[in-house]
Amino acid sequence: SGVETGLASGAEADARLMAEAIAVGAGHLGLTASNPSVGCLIVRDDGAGPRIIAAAVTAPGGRPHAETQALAQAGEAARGATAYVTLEPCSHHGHTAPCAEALIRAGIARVVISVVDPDTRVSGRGIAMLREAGISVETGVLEARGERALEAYLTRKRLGRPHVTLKLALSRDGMIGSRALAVGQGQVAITGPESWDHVQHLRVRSDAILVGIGTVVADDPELTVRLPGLEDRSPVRIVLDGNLRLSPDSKLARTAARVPVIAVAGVLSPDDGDVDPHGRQARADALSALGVEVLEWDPRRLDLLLPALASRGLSSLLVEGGARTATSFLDAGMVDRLLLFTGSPTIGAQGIASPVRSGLVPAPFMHTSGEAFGPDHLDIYERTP
Ligand code: AOF
Ligand code: ZN
Repeated sequence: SGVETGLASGAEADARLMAEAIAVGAGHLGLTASNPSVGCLIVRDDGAGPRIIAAAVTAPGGRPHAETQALAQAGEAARGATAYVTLEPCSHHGHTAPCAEALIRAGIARVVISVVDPDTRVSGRGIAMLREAGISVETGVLEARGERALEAYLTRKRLGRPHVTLKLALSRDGMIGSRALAVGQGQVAITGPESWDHVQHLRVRSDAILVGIGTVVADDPELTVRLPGLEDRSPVRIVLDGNLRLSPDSKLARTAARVPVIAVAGVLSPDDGDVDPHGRQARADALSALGVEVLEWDPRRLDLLLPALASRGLSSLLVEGGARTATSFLDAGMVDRLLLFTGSPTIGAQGIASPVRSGLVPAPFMHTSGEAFGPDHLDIYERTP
């Protein structure tokens, strides 16, 4: 523990406190728009070991930043204390002064940082400002875990597109649905309530959720968060819908005023299967009246669409099917993480085969973990660089 008054020190204490800052920072994932959800602790050690005197996370919408809130909580006690931040404090002027400046003014003695901010307005300048003011700065603490917590933001900044998680629910025989069911009849239940619960939590942490129009026509999904107490955490819902087939009677359209819906409807030719290209404008008007945003981007050009979504501030995208959409993301090399839930039912000959199956996922994906959810098994694969 710390020797100097007010300072928490020691690599072990630093790692433990950074783990806590990362946990705090995760609290607003999916809520901070284009801002990362950063965690900040203010810690004092007055001889009896480190004591957390303030803890904050980036506010919903992205401002105020974590540091300003933590400093406000700590007040005068911040003088001589250590700040643990998951991301380098900013050095640019937003609605308020830079966080680096606020830390200096509050008399913080030491700043421990996990990840250096790739934002070109910051990237090292925050650290330099702190050091110039005589503050002791340490970076890269628990960096792998910090990077993971900020992966969506970091992917958007580094690659100019959202971080993409593709989730598929597979039957025991590797099918993701059945052709045997009539349109609108819903789908066979492949996975159970434990998996459903986990996917709901994934939605909470995502900025956007995306499906193909085939899935919408077949299942009429709502794609909202329905966990008690978290109903207001639904991500933006995006449908790849080249011919604008989304029905104004669909659950998506009917709930669009409450949770945003974007229909990606590039103008496709009749050769692409548009049954009524001339009625398109009327369909667009009907959807717009319900609050659906009709976005004119060719849904087949993910290489253009994803950067467009990123520039709207969407950092994390959860792709939830179906087969065609999954295949197009995989083929475009736009999947960062693959979640394969395998349930116990079998579907058989009428099944729609999944483009990937557990144990048969090709490079560049690597199996990183597996976990049971009731009767189902989740296998996680990550793209290797
Ligand atoms: C921090 N602490 O809690 C967050 C930071 O739109 P603005 O002005 O809020 O700027 C967004 C940038 O601020 C973002 O790209 C990142 O560099 C930084 N986010 N910085 O010091 C925080 N959320
Ligand atoms: Zn800041």
